[in-house]
Amino acid sequence: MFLIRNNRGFSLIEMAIVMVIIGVLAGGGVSLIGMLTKRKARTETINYLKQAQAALISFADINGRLPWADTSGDGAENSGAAAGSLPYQTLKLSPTDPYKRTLGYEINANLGTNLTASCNALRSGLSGGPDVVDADGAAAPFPIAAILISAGTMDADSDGNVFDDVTTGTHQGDNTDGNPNYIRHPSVDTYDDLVVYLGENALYGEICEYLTLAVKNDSGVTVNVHNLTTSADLSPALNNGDTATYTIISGTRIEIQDSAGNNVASEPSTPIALAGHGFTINVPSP
Ligand SMILES: [Ca+2]
Ligand SMILES: [Ca+2]
Ligand SMILES: [Ca+2]
Repeated sequence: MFLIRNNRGFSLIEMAIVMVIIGVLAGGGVSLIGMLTKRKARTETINYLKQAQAALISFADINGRLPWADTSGDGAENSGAAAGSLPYQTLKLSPTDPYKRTLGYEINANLGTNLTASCNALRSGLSGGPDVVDADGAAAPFPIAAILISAGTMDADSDGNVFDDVTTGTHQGDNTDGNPNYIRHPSVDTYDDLVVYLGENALYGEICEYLTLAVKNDSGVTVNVHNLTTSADLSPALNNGDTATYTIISGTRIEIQDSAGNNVASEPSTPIALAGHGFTINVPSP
């Protein structure tokens, strides 16, 4: 068609119209491609966040605690640091999200020690932060076990930090430092962060299972039921002839010891890691 038209020659007006049409088509194509690219990056980021969340749960399953944040930039957790960057090295994850940045990360400080401390904290209800407001829910912040934040494309609110805050409307929060709370919010002109968090009940359901341990002592001496996971004797100690029950977390390693901390023969013998719902240890006369 163009060739035929070309043979007869274009008038200036025809040329102008064709140029405008080409311009509109090209412009629309570019913005469509731009939109699809943006959407793809956001979808990939959500996937990366969920991957990181799954790695956190697996780590907690194995270690009875969440990893501390990385504050030195090497991807390895820094013991005692509740807030910082995702310890991707500790979690064996790729270092950055699709925007080539490491995720922001904060945990509740009571969840970084061991299984007993973690489950006790989860059981009694978390406090001390991090807290989050979720734009899909109520305006009141609530405590969470851990939060993972991708900064998204940019510093959308132009405050010099790639993480953004929302300071108007029903749901407010600040992802630069989580003070007074973090926020999960749809993308708007001044906010483009992507957030996934780990709720306390979700984590509790994954790692905390309690069992009842019954111990009968006929050894002739006083024995202690020693928790090797926390290096503490359970209460009460058992005099000869006593029976007691203890509520402990499944997976806890237990040893029957005398008052000097020496192993005492028992059936089954200890140390032993306990699992299931109920368990009995007999300490027979030697
Ligand atoms: Ca580190
Ligand atoms: Ca941002
Ligand atoms: Ca910002």
